[in-house]
Amino acid sequence: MKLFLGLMAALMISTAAAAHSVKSGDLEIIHPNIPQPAASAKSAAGYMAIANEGASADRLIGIETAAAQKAMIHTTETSADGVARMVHLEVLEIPAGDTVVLEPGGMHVMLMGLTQSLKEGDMVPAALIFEQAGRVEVEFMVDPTDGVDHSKMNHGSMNPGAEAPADPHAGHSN
Ligand SMILES: [Cu+2]
Repeated sequence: MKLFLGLMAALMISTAAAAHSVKSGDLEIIHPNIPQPAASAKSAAGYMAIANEGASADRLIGIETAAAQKAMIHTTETSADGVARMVHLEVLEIPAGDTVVLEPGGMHVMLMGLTQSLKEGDMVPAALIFEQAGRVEVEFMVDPTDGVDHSKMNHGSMNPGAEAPADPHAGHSN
């Protein structure tokens, strides 16, 4: 019996890296995840896919988590000179019958002012606030690091013309 439980535990650990998802009404939040940030990082990026199987659009209007002082939606825009800039999105439209993907090099949840260290395997509770669906409780899984220190990302360049260091996301865009 002990052996069996040990096996079960091992099995659960080995499947922990697999995608997880949360369903709420017509919405499915697929594999909310945060690549493990550097130990010194003050911020981190979160990713997920949001599928809307309903007949009407919804809009993500907020994110709450105790893991950061502030969480917001960013998108990445690359200018003609190849410099990536973070743009804050007030709302994220989830069209009916569509899936919106937040991924490296594109849209992401920006966790600013981390209040705790995030280690691979951690589950980080958060609430996504939708205009129609309301509050959806999710857990961001801390995935293996993608080698990006998001806190060094060029958020300062939201001011056009600011001197910009190379975008560490550049190598990760799809
Ligand atoms: Cu950002």
